[in-house]
Amino acid sequence: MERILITGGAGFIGSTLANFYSKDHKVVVVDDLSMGNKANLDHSENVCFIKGSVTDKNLVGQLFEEHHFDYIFHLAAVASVADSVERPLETHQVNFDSAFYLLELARKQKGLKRLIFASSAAVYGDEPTLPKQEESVIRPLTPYAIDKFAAEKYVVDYYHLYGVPTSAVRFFNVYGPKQNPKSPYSGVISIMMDRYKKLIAGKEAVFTMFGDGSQSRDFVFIEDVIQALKLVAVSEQTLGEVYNVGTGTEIDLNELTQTLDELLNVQLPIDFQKERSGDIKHSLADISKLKTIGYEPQYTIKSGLKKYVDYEMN
Ligand code: NAD
Ligand code: UD2
Repeated sequence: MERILITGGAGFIGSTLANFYSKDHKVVVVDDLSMGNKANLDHSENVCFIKGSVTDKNLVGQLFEEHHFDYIFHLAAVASVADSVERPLETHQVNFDSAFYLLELARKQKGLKRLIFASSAAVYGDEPTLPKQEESVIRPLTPYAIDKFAAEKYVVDYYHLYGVPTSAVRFFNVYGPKQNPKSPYSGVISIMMDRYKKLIAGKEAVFTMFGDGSQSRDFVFIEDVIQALKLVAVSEQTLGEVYNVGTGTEIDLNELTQTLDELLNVQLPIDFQKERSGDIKHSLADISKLKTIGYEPQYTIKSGLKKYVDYEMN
């Protein structure tokens, strides 16, 4: 059985990926549980969970002594931009240094098939031209975005310089089951879902809309993200390359709440507040590069939300 390391594997995307692969692979998950939850992982003898930090070089070094990995998905990160602005040095150690160290270990390990790094659409910053192609202007504006961009550059460079099989993906706005809504900077759909659940349970709930709701995003359902990761991991063409992961379509927040209102048969009370500083008005991925390796989104925003709602409400 092939062996897969997933850092951040108790988090939203990581646990979904771990549960997908653990059906027929050995999966090692490293997560410090700062945001993730062990309960996100299926009970399976194929999953080995290690609670620890990717900044712990002894721990990570030991992992490479004990296991021979075929694939590495490096997803562990302080995923909140606001956190990175508050604590730039600390988040740099998680978001950049850990990737650099993993690359060095991967360079020494023979037989690795692929290391995939989770980057972000944040690297494009506020340059307004849309849709974003991988070659569009890069304007990282926060420690989070700078670290993602620097790490992804190293990741692809390790292929070109040393032949380490690597690829990087830039996720747009991912949503779906297991996304943690607890931080004000959690994915907006997970926050909305949390408020709908409260409302339906008969509690008081209000969704705070930052701005007038006309801002739009390319929201991609988690299952399409898994599809993308799976394809990138096995394609020869993706070696040393970076890929946008989105749907190529956008929706604004007003339409989003309307769609959820209709799906759930309730009206979510909305408190309009002034827009968040640094907020980007629109974001949209050009996914033609990803499509060249066979990617085709299986979910529209409506069918993705429907599946998410069914999961949450049952
Ligand atoms: P998440 O917060 O659910 O998952 C990240 C996981 O990393 C969490 O389980 C957390 O506990 C863990 N972690 C944090 N610091 C750690 C450390 N020092 N050592 C070990 N584990 C640590 O977020 P997610 O949405 O699943 O994001 C996964 C990756 O994708 C991240 O790298 C994130 O930056 C990137 N990304 C996500 C989105 C999105 O829309 N969700 C968009 C762009 C990029
Ligand atoms: C995403 C990423 C972020 C960074 C950024 C780069 C997520 C969760 N965040 O931020 O890490 O990569 O892209 O551009 O993927 N909103 C509300 N009310 C709320 C919460 C959010 O109105 O309670 C708004 C928010 O102001 C924004 C939109 O919803 O206009 C989307 O917010 P988000 O935090 O889900 O994602 P985004 O694109 O700002």
